[in-house]
Amino acid sequence: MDRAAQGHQQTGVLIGDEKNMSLSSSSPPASWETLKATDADEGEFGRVWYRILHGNHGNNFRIHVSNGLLMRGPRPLDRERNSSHVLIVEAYNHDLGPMRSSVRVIVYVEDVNDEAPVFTQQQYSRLGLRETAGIGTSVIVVRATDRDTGDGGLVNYRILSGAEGKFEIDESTGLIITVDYLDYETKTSYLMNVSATDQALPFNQGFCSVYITLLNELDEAVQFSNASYEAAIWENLALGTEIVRVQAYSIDNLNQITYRFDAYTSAQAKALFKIDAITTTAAPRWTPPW
Ligand SMILES: [Ca+2]
Ligand SMILES: [Ca+2]
Ligand SMILES: [Ca+2]
Ligand SMILES: [Ca+2]
Repeated sequence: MDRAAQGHQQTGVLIGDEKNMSLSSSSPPASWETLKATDADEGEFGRVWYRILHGNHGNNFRIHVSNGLLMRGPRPLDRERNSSHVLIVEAYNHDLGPMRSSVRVIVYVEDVNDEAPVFTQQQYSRLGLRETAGIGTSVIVVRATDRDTGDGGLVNYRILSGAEGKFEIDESTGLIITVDYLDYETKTSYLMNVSATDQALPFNQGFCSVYITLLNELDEAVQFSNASYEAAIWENLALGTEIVRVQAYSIDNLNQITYRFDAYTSAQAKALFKIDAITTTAAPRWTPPW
């Protein structure tokens, strides 16, 4: 036989905070009084005892056996694990007696800001960001989640170190953009520490790192080692004799540099000399007939 069916079943609602829940101090449901009122007898059988019949998984709650005050168990509750608990509380005269009544108590657990933001990755990487990327270029988006509700679950992002004035983060979206010109020849990579902070006391924080490497591009001028080169040669120089070797360099250091006479070189000079595109040696094109 369903013992609960003997009593007058009602539902009571209690609300308490997940860390310091003290249900005895909040107003007990009206059905508590109903429980007490169910027994008008005098003497031993007039006493009412209370116990939690069902739903007290993990001993989250206890009830005072004689006054019916429902209290939290020894451990704090965790709203992120369980935001409500349904208990069946029974009032009875005697272990074996037939007079008993039960009530359903729903305990709603209110949120406390006790979770820290957690990034979806410990490290985010953006490899090969073009060094010529202009100001305002999107680099990467970081994201952290916080299981609390309200402001305690809202996250603000900040770059703590490593940006060196080149990067900024949108505090609400986590988007990192460039705020200055980059230069592979000055610095090839950046390692930043980024925080996510929730927006309620005690402002819990989570952290991640962001690694950015730059892509070297051909953005640097090619320069000759000397501003000019001079050579004095015999008029009867043999064909193919080296005259002078020019040398140029680029700090991009990406490709082999090739050489040629520029457009202003006279046709006469071009007829007399050639330059090796790779080895950079200028030599007579042919032996003059004199
Ligand atoms: Ca919480
Ligand atoms: Ca939080
Ligand atoms: Ca550069
Ligand atoms: Ca470069």
